[in-house]
Amino acid sequence: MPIRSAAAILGTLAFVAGRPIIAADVPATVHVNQLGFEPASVKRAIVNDPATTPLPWRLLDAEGATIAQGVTKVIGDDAASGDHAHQIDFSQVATQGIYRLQVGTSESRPFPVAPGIYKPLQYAALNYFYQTRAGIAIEARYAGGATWARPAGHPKEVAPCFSGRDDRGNDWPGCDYALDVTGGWYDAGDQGKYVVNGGIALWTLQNLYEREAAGSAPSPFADGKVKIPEAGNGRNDLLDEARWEMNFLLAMQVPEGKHIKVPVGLQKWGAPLVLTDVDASGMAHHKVADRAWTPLPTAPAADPQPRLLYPPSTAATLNLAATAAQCARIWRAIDPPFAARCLAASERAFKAALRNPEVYAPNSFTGSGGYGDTHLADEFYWAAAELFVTTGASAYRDAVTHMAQFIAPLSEPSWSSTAALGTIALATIPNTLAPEEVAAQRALIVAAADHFLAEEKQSGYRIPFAGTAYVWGSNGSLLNRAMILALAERLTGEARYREAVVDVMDYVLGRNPLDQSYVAGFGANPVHNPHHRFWAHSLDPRMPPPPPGVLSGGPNSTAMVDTIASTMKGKCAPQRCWTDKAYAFSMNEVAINWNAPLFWVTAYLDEPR
Ligand code: 9MR
Repeated sequence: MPIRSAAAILGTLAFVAGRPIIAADVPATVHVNQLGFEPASVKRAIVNDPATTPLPWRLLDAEGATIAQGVTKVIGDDAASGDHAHQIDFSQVATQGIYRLQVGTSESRPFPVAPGIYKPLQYAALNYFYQTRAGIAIEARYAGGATWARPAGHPKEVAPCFSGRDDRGNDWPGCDYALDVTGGWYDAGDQGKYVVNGGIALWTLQNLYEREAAGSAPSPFADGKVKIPEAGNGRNDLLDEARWEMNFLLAMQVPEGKHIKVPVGLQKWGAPLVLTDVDASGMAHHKVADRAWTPLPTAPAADPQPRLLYPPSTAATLNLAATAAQCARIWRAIDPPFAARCLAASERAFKAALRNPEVYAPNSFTGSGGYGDTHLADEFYWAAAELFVTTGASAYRDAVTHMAQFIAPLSEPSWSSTAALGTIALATIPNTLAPEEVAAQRALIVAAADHFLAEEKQSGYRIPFAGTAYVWGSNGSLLNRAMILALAERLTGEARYREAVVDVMDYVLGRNPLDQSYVAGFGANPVHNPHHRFWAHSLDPRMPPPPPGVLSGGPNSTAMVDTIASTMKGKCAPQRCWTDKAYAFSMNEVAINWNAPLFWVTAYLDEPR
């Protein structure tokens, strides 16, 4: 099934029985997943209507015949959307076809009920990682056409350390080496490469591989199934993609014997940084990035800025330790020398983090994002857990079992909150914890999922998040909740967890107050103009639009810092704090850590049942 087939089907059905169903620019008030539904799946729609009593609804097929009908369930006023919500449940309709929902004079967009609706999306979501590769030419045959082909960006990236004066007037001495950090994935709309955010994105891809490898179904990403240059090399293509980033993270490690001046401990806000000389051997540089921000658009190969290594941080070091530990066990039987290299790097990084536990990334450089984090117990936990699962060594076991995260309730993971990643490793990858300890880790995942289900009951749009604080990348946060829910379904076999995963995908693909599919190329009203330096068609017609499968960060009601968001501040309900404009970087950027859970969750939904 070609990637755009669902949209194509809908396009040909735009005129059914001689009259338009709905024009793409008319916002529907009956909101559904525009990609559609699997026949056996739960099927819900949300209607925004002031009525306080149930409203009659009808489900029509492509010929306009009524296939099902009923009355809505009134949910009521919903602070997150600003809407008065009603729910339609038509889960009983399992016959393949194209449908639309009618409530009074309002209609949904047409949508299919068909098997395999997530299959194209899982490949497209994974293809984002190929398209965001640095250091390699992006070729038409892998990128979905000549539109997205481009010469290699930063093809020989040998970067020295930042030296001189930063934005806040601190003087940095630099270091006496340069590292070849060619490769990896660009982070987002910018072309920075960050070990912290690279870590969680890489973990997510490696985790999906490990989960699928443990099952009996053939991998949908087996060698040759994915459009990447490595297809045909005899190795799983998902692993090939992950290795592209793993190699980059390994390259970011500080060589043995190097001393660097870094800020140690929490420092006084606004005061000049106090830099201390430390033995930085084995730490990871926080990022490699431009000296100054480049404008939109800037194709990767046209970046005029010097590329620099920014100081090592404890957080980056632990991201390297955790993902390299995962790498070591994944590759053990496939490529033993690479696995050994990963393990050595991981152990060296963990030791370096113990030696330098409080080196926080300062936010005093222009030209790249901060990814600053001063709470690193969760990163220590994650790295120790991955190392324990890989090695079984008692030192890591003791570290893990004595940390608060071993028994603390889980939240969904994010780049700055990684405890759940450690819990998932302990709960789902075979290891030498006692069976009751593994059971306790599993219970933490299920308890978090139960918590999300409880939140869903309070949410107008029936998503497993009841709050009104929509953070930067809220779509990524929701998809990470969906990952926890999916794991709970796998651990318990209970369908309600999977239903909530579908609810998240429904929201991301159109069941939201803006009637917006946040994924480029998928659904009747997809995102067109994300904040991206290459996919910047709306700013320059010579640049391409986003390729299919790229996720917008989504509504942001908490940090409306770009010029567009700042004009909307205080005027939008949280789920409406979003617009499809290229300069709206706090709402409409794309990023590896958001596309990764989109990929993970989509692949889960496509797994045979
Ligand atoms: O995802 C990050 C978000 O949690 C932060 O609040 C925000 C501001 O610091 O930065 C986001 O990450 C951006 C990064 O700093 C630079 N590349 C683009 C990322 C996505 O917007």
